[in-house]
Amino acid sequence: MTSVLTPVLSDNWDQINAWQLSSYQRNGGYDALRKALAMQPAEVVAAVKDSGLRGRGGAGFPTGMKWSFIPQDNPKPKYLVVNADESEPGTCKDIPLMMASPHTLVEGVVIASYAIRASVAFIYVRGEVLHVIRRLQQAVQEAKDAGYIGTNILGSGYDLDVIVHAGAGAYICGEETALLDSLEGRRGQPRLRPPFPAVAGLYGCPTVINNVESIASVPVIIKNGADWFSSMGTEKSKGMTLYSLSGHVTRPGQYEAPMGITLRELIDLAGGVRAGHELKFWTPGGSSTPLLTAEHLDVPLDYEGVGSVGSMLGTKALQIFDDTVCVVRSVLRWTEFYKHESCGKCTPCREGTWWLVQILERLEKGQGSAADLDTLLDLSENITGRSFCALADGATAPITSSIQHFKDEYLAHFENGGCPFDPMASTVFA
Ligand code: L3W
Repeated sequence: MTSVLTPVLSDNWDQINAWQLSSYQRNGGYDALRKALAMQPAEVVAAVKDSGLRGRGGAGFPTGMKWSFIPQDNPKPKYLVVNADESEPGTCKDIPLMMASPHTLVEGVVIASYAIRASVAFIYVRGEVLHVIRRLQQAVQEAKDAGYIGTNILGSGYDLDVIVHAGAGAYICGEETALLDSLEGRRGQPRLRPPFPAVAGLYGCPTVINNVESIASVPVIIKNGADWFSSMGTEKSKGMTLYSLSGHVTRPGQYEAPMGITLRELIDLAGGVRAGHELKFWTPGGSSTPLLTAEHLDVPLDYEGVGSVGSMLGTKALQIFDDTVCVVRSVLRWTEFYKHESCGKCTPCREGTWWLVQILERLEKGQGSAADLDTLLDLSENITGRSFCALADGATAPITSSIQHFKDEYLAHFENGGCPFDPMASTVFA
């Protein structure tokens, strides 16, 4: 089989001590920074814009355009903040990237900060992942010692400090404005937008917030050029990206491939769905994106392709569920997560997710009724678009899509007086 993999970000992951500066430099590490510092900041922004890079944290917003929103006539300090709070269920691309090659991110941070003229950058990491925090701190220190961070970087006259900040472990802090509140030392809760962070972000100053993978993609764009990057992918979704496959595939893990690859191709690369079973449903971008079925195996995994079948590419966290899995139980499990992680700021999310769990629990135990399905859909409709941030929209996505695709399975629960699936059958270790 011709490999459709395009290892760029993951190219050096298997090398000995890939996380150390010496290893990174042996493979051309920090050459892109040298090149960027010889360019004007606006030229760096233009290169990222021309590359077509879109935010890899879920929403797919054009990265270069976001940078260009930073008002350079504003005398306030400018900040770069990296959202390394990866916690969307199923999402496992940023942590492997930071563990295997933290300097790819650090180099991207320095280039991006230079482009937007920030003199302080923060990497906001989940508090639970101590190993990642330590690795990043070590990489930042190595970069400081080598003169890639600090004053007069590589003799360019540009000064930058980089701070690795540990969050306290709340899903809501992956929402960009809640992350800013948390970084400022307050309880992480979303802010009203607009103003967007580009205008009034950290400490009320112009701030760019980007996902880890977005920033880590910048050095190769500067090094190889915007045309090189945009030659990969599809018309509107450019470049290569990290897809995470988890669940019922033979070889789960991270697969780097061009935007627009299909799940069928990725599952082939991952050794297929586990032996003796068939694909039942999957999520394109973690649990916040409407789930899809075997019917969607050939949908291009880019923003437009996944959008055209009523879902979202999100974080490209492909969770694969085979025919042993109860969709109602899976949806209940995710909804419990959203209920637990709701920050409580707005009523639709705080109260709505609680009610969703009550109804789903009843249904899963076979104690529900057909009317419960209508209530679930009605409740979901009243939550979606009416909450403060995207978390509650994410909570309703698996519910509405599972009822759309698997209504009979919901009905079977109360017709049978219980769950028709054996909970032990769905284990991935079977
Ligand atoms: C300036 C404007 N900036 C938009 C910026 C905005 C943000 C970016 C995208 O949600 C999704 C969510 C999750 N002037 C602007 C502007 N911007 N208009 O562009 O904004 P937006 O609102 O489209 O998305 P978002 O609020 O960033 C992200 C989904 O991703 N998701 C991922 C979740 C993962 C985590 C995690 O692991 N911690 O949270 C998965 O699907 O549900 O829908 O920067 O400021 N006019």
